[in-house]
Amino acid sequence: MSPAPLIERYRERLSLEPGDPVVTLNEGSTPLVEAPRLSERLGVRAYLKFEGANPTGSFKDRGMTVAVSRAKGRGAEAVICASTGNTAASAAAYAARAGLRGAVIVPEGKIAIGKLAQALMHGARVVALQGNFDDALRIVRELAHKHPIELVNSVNPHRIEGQKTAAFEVIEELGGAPGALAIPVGNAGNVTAYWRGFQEAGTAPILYGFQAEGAAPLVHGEPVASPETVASAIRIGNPARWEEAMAAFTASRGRVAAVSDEQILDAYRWLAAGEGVFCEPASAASVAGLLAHGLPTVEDSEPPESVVCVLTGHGLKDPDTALSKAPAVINCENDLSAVEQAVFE
Ligand code: AN7
Repeated sequence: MSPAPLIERYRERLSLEPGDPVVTLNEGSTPLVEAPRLSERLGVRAYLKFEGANPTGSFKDRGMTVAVSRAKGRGAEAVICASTGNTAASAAAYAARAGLRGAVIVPEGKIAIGKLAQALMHGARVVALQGNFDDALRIVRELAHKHPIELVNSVNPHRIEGQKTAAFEVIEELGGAPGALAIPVGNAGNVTAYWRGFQEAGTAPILYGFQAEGAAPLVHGEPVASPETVASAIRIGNPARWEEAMAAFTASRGRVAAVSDEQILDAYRWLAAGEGVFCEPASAASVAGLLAHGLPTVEDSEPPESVVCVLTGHGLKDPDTALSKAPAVINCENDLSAVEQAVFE
């Protein structure tokens, strides 16, 4: 038996109306994997919350099941979003599931190929914008204002409600909140959601947020006009949940910091080869950040005893980046001794 859909597990803590249908693909209940080698490197007990195990391969499904259920409940016929890829894949899947039309606006040439395949296969109208994510978000906000179409970006409050359930799961599985949580930050919806979840459960772990160096508006304190990073999921220059995310870092006694593309890719490869967990580059920013910056604490507070790294999306989403960074394939002729040599040499 697969675990209950997230809305069934947590309905009384979510924002749905009594009559809303449950549009679900059995999301949530993702593995919290112990990470012995990472623990050793950090000197603290480390876990990986593998959100790549959600139905469309990213954490977005947690918010989408709630947002699309609410949209369907209030009679919407179509949903729309701007996306760096994962929101598009998730919105397209849940729209298909609900029998709604879906439209997704993505930055042209800047989303991972797996995510594009998903959005197209689920039957969404996929529009490649000659602009970046921030441009796309501005445009869809206006479109949703003008037309009867439901906006399912994380500016939609039901998205945050659904995503906060990841914090509940972590608490249940560990028997309490971890000392700290490390998370990649793009549009800043997810860190906002975790903080809400932890707070509603009466806990307050230290939150460490990490942005890519070339797309680090929260670190610099001002929007980035032309964000650039290999971690295309978090190539975002003007996060919608800016103030809430900064408030969460402050209240949790944590911080937001930047990691270079090289640090991200090193962590990405190391997690796959060293812990057996294949996440996408943006997700690896959480681990890269801890490896680069450690687990700083404000004065007078004890260092955390455990840390959960949120791995937001599956490595298979972005095979191009994987293959460009992985070791080469060994070509071999059809012959026993040639294979022997290839394997053992
Ligand atoms: C793998 O899909 O913004 O800080 O449009 O796909 O909540 O934005 C994706 C974001 C981290 C950042 N990791 O989360 C989108 C989109 C992965 C992501 C983030 C995203 P937020």
